[in-house]
Amino acid sequence: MSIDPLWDALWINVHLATMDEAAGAGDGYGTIRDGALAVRDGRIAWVGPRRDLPSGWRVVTEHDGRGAWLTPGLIDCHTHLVYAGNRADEFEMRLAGTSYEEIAKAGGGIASTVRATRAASEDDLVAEGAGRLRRLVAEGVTTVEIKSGYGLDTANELKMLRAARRLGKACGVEVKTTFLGAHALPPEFSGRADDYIALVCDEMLPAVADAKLADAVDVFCEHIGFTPAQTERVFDAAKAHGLPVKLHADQLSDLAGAQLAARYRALSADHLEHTSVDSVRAMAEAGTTAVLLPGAFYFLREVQQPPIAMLRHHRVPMALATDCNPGTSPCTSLLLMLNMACTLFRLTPAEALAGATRNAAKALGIEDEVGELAPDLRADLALWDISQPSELAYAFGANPCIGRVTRGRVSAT
Ligand code: DI6
Ligand code: FE
Repeated sequence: MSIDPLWDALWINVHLATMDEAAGAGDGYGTIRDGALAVRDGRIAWVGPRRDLPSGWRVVTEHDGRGAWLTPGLIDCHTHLVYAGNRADEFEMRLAGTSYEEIAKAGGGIASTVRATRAASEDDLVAEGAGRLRRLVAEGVTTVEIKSGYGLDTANELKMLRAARRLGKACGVEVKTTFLGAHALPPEFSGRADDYIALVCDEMLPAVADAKLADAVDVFCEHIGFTPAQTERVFDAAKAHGLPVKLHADQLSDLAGAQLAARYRALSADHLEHTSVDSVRAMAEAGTTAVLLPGAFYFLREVQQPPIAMLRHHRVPMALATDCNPGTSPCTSLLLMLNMACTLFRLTPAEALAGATRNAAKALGIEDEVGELAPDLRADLALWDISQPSELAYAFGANPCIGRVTRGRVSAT
């Protein structure tokens, strides 16, 4: 007579960076050396020191980790990775002295990617995005947020969001989509920003919500983007459709964007180089996560630092992401962002890893699902050939990922 096994899979001979603040060594990683992790029905069923495994366990598949480290699967919580073409020519212009804002005002920048993206088919977008997404996945990423925002009309925004959803299935990664219709003013609305915002609120957002193609709504609140008042209109429309909001806030100037985001109980406020202490306090009170984007900071040769010490002091969770986009962060390495967050922003390696796991989950509102090694969370894991977790932030250009697990199943990296 066969007996039903208790677990579907069990990892032993692994060290765990659980990223669970309540578990482990109190070292910022929730470290459990010589740990074990069991999975049942795609969820973590048991996690702890191997010596504490309950007696009488039975398992279908036992994995010998051979001394590797297991972490939560990494989460890239802010990307624009669906787009067509690239902007290497603008990179050369910027190196020759033209600024990002000047390029944007001259019809380049986001507008040039809009032209290429509108001309591309949905299949083209999937094909181009797949290369980028596979590079993220190869580094142990199991959840990725992807924004629209290069279509800027209803049909093309829907096309981008459908491509993003298809990419998740094609690449074996959980994709969360964000509608960023208010990313830039399309040329046909030149000088009529308020009319465009009306289109975003009255036509685009309802169409996206009806098609259930977005998990959240974002706005680029900036002097080269949309004003705080326009941002509020989009946020009101998002709330009316029951969608949570996020904000590109205070990247190039302080428009008190992070404070506005907090007022709307945004999941996250992102960039934050110019954010004031008042906004940080508001974020802390609202439970809004700070998403730091060191790739864009680096690539724009920004010198204004996000207010890390204040965020830390006020206990605002800090997440990290690639901001993968063709203009300001053509980057497909979340591990490189861990390193840059430490070297450029002085995060600790433990804060950096929390930024790409636990706090990235908060930035997407999915902290009850993923982001830690803890019972009942989804068994999305990454396995690393390292001897201590700080190596993930320390080595740049390296990829020590040797395994990836999604919903309890070993999947391709
Ligand atoms: N902030 C950014 O860093 C990207 N979008 C945004 O709102 C830049 C997007 C681009 O230049 O294509
Ligand atoms: Fe962005």
